[in-house]
Amino acid sequence: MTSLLADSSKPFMAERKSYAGNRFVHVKNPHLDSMDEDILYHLDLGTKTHNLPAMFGDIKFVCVGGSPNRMKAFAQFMHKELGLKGDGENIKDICAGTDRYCMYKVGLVLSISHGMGIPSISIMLHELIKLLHHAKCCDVTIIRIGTSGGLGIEPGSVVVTDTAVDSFFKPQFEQVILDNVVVRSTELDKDLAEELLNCSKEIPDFPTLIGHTMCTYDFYEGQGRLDGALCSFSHEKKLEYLKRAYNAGVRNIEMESTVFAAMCGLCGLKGKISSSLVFGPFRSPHPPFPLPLLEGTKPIIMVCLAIYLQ
Ligand code: R2B
Repeated sequence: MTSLLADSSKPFMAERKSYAGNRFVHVKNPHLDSMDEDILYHLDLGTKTHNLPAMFGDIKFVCVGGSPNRMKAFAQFMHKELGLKGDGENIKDICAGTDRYCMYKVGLVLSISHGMGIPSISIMLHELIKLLHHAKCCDVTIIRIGTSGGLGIEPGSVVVTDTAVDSFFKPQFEQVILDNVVVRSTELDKDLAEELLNCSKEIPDFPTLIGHTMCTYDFYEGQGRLDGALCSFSHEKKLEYLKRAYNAGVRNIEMESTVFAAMCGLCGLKGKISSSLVFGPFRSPHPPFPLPLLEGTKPIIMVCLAIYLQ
């Protein structure tokens, strides 16, 4: 681990330094300024009930993933790895007052669950971004460490996303606002993706690749599964679609990346300020092939953190 950190720290730090000057997480909502109180309903937090800068002002890394248990396990893992005082096993869920999401703060790291699919992660991200804004956080890197299904890649691989694409392989997210459709970009920070890939090369038996991640609205028909309650296509048709996806650069499929990339990018959690990545271990979409998430992703997260904390 030591040599790995020494070798890979320089470009990462140089990149981070260049973020200076435009570093705060921002919201793009003129109405917020005139509100007496901002209640983050689904996180059970608020600007009047909680001192958000004191609670969260030092956050530098936000890791999000679908399941509450997994994000608790990740927080416990981070607690141990960072050598923090206290009992990591009894780590406290900051959002315990609601059963929508869970949230753990471990040093400079926030670990949050987002549930499944675009609507669920979108609600969480609205409130998380406002939380980071109210807390005056700066230089925040957000990483989704969720699961995904691999496409034509070795089982157990970690895909570091360069671009999130929709079901038509386009790098965009269509947000319906009232009765308008607004198209938002889903570009992610490619430099950090390369940096993470380089780090992963130094970890034995850790297959990692950079690729596009396709985000669908549905787990069954949208991802070509033949075993849902509804299915109107043949096995051949499914394979033809998945081959086209592969040829378009897609290496894994999940259900959150496009809105994650779009929202984080618009609010300063992307590009020159920080990086938004989506990566997860292979879980074959046909049929599911569960692998423990942390085994696949913890070395990368650790490398990011250790480099930052140097
Ligand atoms: C991956 O796994 C979940 C579906 O099982 C979904 O949240 C996703 O993106």
